[in-house]
Amino acid sequence: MQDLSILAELERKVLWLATWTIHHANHLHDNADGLKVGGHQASSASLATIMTALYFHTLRPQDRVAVKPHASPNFHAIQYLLGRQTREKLENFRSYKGAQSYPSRTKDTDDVDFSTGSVGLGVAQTLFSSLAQDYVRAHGWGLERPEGRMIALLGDAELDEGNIFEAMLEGWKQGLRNCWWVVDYNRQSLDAVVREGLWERYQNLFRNFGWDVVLLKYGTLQQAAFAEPGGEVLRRWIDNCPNQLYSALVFQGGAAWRKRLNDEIGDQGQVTALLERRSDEELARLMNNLGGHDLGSIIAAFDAVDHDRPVCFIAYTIKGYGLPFAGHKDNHAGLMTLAQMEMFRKSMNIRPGEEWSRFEGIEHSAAEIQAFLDRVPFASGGNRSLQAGRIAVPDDLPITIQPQTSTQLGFGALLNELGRSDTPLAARIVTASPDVTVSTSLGPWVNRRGLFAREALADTFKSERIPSTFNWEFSPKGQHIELGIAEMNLFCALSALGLSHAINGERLLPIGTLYDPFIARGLDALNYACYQDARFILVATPSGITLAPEGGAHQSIAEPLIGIAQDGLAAFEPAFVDELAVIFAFALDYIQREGGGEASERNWLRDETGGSVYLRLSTRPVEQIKREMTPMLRQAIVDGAYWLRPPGPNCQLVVAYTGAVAPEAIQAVGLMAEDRRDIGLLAITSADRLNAGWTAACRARERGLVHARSHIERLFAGLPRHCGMVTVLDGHPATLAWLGAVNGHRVRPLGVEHFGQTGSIGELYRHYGIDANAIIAAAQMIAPGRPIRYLGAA
Ligand SMILES: Cc1ncc(C[n+]2csc(CCOP(=O)(O)OP(=O)(O)O)c2C)c(N)n1
Ligand SMILES: [Mg+2]
Repeated sequence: MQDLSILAELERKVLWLATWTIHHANHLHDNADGLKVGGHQASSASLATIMTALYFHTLRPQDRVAVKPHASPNFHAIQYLLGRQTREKLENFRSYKGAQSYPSRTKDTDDVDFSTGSVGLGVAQTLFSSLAQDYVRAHGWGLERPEGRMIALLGDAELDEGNIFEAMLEGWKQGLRNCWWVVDYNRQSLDAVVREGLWERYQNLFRNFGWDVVLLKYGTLQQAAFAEPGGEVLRRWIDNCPNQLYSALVFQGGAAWRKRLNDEIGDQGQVTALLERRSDEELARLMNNLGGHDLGSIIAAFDAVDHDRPVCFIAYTIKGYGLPFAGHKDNHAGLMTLAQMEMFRKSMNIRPGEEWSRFEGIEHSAAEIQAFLDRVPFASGGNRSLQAGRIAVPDDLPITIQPQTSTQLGFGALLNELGRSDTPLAARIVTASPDVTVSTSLGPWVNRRGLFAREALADTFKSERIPSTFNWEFSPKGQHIELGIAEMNLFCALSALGLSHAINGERLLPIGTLYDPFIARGLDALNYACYQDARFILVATPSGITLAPEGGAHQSIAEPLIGIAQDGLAAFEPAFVDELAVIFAFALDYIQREGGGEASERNWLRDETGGSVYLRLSTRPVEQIKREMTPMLRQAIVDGAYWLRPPGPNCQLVVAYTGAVAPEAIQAVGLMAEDRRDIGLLAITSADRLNAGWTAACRARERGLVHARSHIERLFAGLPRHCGMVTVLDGHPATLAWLGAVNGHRVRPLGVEHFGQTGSIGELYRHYGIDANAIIAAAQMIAPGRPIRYLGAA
């Protein structure tokens, strides 16, 4: 087949370019730091054949791929050959603004579908992307586009990551389709050679979860040899050969193979002749000819899939295939030496100075190769990065606020109202929860909009007329995705749903709920979702020690700091439901923004670029404030803070609070009013945005923009220098401690540093020192004056 010989040449080019790109970064590019630059020549080589088959033959433009992170150079090489990556980016591989070490949706410019890097997560992303695609199509959107396959290329040791199995179980529950995982079964991890017989465990696991498993073990050369007289003996020897020995022999080469095979099976008649018919070089080629390095076998296996069931291909490969350290157990981070590279260059027929030339060293004519590349189906469809319009969000979301209620109930009420409405906004919302749908107040919304499944499933309790508060009916039109408890899966699902506009060209507004402390369980997946710029709203409730009787392991302390530190995630913690309504409307719009990187001069936040949103809520019923929502108040809530009680000109004390401790802060300020002058009470709705605006304005001033002022600087503008500040929240005190640095005020930050108690809210606030009395005691120390008479009275 003509194409196969061109593909074989392209495979060599991919291997060459990937190897050379890494070599260039390490040996030829400037290296000011003296750090090893790195890159993975062996891991890339391991996938060169498979990726050649996939990208130049199998993929269609609608297919989406998560590439094994350390095979990034292959991906960039392939895009370079297709004319979609520049030489400059390759020359700057791993350098500032160059091609990225691991494929990145946001930093690379050559059409990465899914970022990878933290192993395991890209794999799960493909599974949830397939579910997201099913969700979109079941709702009747994007049907004019062909269905894509979601494909992960993964290392065999990558399967150690538990999140992959969590995802597989969820995929089974949800009727996963159109998902392929290709395991680069080189039997090596980073440190060493992996356990024997893993493929069998994998095979059983995948089959258990409803996947087809295709084993790509022997290449065509091996299959032909097995058909020769004595071939069966050779096959048995290969099957029984321990991984370590196989790797060692691959590394040692033809003579070592011959010696070993002769020692072990050389006296068995016909197989001796089979071995002797081959030179050392031919013998090495035969033994290296595993399924994952045989273009014909790979293509045939990919082409043979004529259904949409999920498929796992276990492709036997050699780590470092075609390179001098092939098979060596230490090769993961190994780099070829200058001398080895020189030999490799010659063997590839590449002239010095022509290392980057696309068609150098290829036997076919450039015109033939170019004509082939022009026909590659994957590259034939133009721009694969899709877009979707923005769904309009009103400033005021309808809600009736109860006089005494919690932010969590407020959230439930907001969604319930949205659920009643027949608007594009309501239609595009998709909620997901890891088995805490009801306990995070999503129940009323789900009652209205139903659960999603590709196949309808009735609620038996309903058909049996057993009274139940919740209507648990599944249908293709449902808008809630009920997940199992694994929080990792929630974040992977949000990551996939939150990229629907780019992957499916259809906007979704994903909202995920979970208990605040369990963010930690899926934190790397959350980080990953943000890293690839997926857009979603995370509603974390309940939170802190305010969930009082639930106790220790359910209490969250560090999450407000995660809210500040997590890039791509704007964190809010409202105290009142009218604040929540404003923030929620903002969030629904913010997650759809895709503007340029310029910071607004008003708050110095990059609001136009948008991002995801984290709402930290509470189940504590709090007396609500009856007030009119003015445009100014609305803006201040979104920017992060407003004066609930403005400080007077002789202000001695500021109390700044966030979230559920609002009643304690209000009470403490009331009790101190006679003993400290002009106290200010600052309501902080987003420590994250206040902090980000402040640091951005500082940087702007340092660049010479002398008038740059952040929201918090404007709020503090009139404060006397000497006033003290007490900050308080149900979370780590460092969250607000930085407020003192804005204008050099003394701060006593109150918060929670330890956990493990059950009790009532009053008992726990006292125990951890965030009640009104603790605020007063702190105020007395930091804002000296006459004794505060109500100290001890609260
Ligand atoms: C979550 C995470 N942990 C650790 C690493 C570091 N790491 C990168 S590759 C690798 C081993 C991968 O082995 P395998 O998946 O078999 O890939 P191969 O290089 O053999 O193809 C490790 C531990 C990582 N990237 N992500
Ligand atoms: Mg491996």
